[in-house]
Amino acid sequence: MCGIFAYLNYLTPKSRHEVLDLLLNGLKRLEYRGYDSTGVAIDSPQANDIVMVKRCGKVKVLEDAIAEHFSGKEYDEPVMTHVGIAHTRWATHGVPCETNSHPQRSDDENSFVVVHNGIVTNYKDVKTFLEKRGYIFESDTDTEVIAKLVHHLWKKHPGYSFRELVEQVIQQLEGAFAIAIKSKHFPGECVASRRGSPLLVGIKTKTRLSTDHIPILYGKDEKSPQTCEKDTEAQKTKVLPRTESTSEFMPLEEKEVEYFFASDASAVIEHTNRVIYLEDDDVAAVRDGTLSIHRLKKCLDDPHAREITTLKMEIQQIMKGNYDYFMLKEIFEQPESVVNTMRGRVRFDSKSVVLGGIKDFIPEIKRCRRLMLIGCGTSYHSAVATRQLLEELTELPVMVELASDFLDRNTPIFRDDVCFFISQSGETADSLMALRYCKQRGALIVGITNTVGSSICRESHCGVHINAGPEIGVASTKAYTSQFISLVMFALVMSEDRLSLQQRRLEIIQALYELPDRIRQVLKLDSQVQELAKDLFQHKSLLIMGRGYNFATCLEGALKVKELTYMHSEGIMAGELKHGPLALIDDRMPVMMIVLRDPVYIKCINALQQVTSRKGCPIIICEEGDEETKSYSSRSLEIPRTVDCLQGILTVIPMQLLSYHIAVLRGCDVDCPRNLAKSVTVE
Ligand code: G6Q
Ligand code: GLU
Repeated sequence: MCGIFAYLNYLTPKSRHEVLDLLLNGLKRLEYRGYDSTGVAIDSPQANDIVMVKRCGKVKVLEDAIAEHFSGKEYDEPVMTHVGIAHTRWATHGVPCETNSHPQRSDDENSFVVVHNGIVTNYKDVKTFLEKRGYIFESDTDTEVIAKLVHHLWKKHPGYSFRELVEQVIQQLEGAFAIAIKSKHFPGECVASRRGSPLLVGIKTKTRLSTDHIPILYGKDEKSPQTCEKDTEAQKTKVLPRTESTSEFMPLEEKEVEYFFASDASAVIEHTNRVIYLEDDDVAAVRDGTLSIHRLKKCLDDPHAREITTLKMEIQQIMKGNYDYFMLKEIFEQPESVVNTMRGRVRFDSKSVVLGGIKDFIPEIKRCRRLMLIGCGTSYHSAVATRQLLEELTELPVMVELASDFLDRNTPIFRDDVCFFISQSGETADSLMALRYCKQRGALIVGITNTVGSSICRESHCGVHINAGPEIGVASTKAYTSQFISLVMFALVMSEDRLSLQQRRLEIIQALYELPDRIRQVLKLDSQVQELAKDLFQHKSLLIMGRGYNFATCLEGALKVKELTYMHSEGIMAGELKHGPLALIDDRMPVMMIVLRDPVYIKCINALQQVTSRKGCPIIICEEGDEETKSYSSRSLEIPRTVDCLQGILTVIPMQLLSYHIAVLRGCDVDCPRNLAKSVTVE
């Protein structure tokens, strides 16, 4: 939804300029998550003061403002210990403007400043409570209540530590959040917490870290909370008992250390590969260079410590390289990303497939009543794309569901259902809510994600990492093809012992082997696609038609065109043409049709004829050398032959390229389409 980045250096001298560069760089890495406004807060060179700069627009605008604002030479002097927090926003409450940008503050003196990702659903109640106590709100955000509530509690409980204050605050908040807070009353300290939105802590030390775990410190039993002042129509704030360490482990104490709080790993990887993924309701606090993680209550199976994970990602993976845009890089990475998805799983010599993450659950899955595939946007399309093969190879009923609609319907779920949650980010709120809904009803939860350590990953019983590598462009491309392959691999695993399906399996495994080369061939169509884009970019609409294994490409292609080019586009099931969409066809309406030599070929030719006989001039995607199909139109793209169920991978790539080129020609921001964000952590 948005990007949080905070940086704390302890006994590692850094000038404020260096700190600001670090913060800006962190924001640039996170900008894909949200980008309507930005802001930073650092310690002022004047003792005991915090300065903030906020701007409407992208990080570049903030960068220019910072260059102007912090020009004095006092900003070049090294500071031994310092805390800076930064934010790139994707507005949910209040229009994008400077006042609504984060950090949000507690008062005119910037006593407490907070950056927040998510939505505080009960902010109105908290606001009323605080207004009655004299607080004057300056923004329209829900976030501002957090800053002011910490301030209120700080005044009320002067003896409380910063961490204790934040613990009290999060007890009062409903909804989803990840927050990082800084205070002029607690210099050198930073406190962060999350519930529903992602947050991790990166740790950088000069020498090897002294531990692999950070203990979790649990609060005392919360049996008799002291109830503080109540407000009739407002929030019931109860002050919970203060926590104390109950662990035999020691918190992380390093002499010279730097900490990074970030919404995702791409923002910290250039500094450190040692991170801790925070869990819901963790409160991570750094004080005197020491990191500790606290929780208020201990449940039976809660762990004693949070593991320090070593990130496997490389910095080059999140750089654009020679490409103009991340999206283009990611499209061209597909010959490699599909190999990474299959690596160690598809054994081409023995023609077998093993999915380590779900291996132990296969017997249970085979006994299930039905498979449900749930996701949003592109991830949902990968389910549409593979449904037919799953039905064929598992011989189970397969339902595909949009997470939002699934929840709206209160869909009945049974203990013997197996529910797949497909999500690139692993953080999409709709998918996560649907996951929890199914889990509560006893279904087996399988996560198909690209982001290790994401919420969907952690909350699934088992799963498959699609291993496509970080996807930065907001429009999903390589994650789609890798999700597709992950589901194909699952179908292959499920049919391993079906004698009657062996021939089919071998055919698919062989096609998977050849797939990277086939993708390379399709990518060579790029200049042809660019020419087509020149024909299309001034039009208002583009219809994309197909059926069978290629229907998902129509939906996904239309989504790409919409989100990147802001043109209207619609994926149409060719079988539905005569039930309505045919009325749109004339000699001016741009149409693309996918007509491949598969079991629905004749039906597709019928649709093609229906279009051409209404003077439509479709651009045809057909198989290499298929002169007969090509003869229906003057414009076509020829793609190599592959097994029917994998065609969708090859047909979607021209659509990805087409939407990219149209977007460039229309002057749209390819990596950051308007109104969209990479990770949608609100419902
Ligand atoms: C498509 C978008 C979007 C995305 C959904 C689901 O180009 O990226 O449609 O697929 O928002 O996101 P997750 O896959 O991260 O759950
Ligand atoms: N709800 C907050 C706001 O609108 C945070 C949005 C975000 O996650 O960027 O300011």
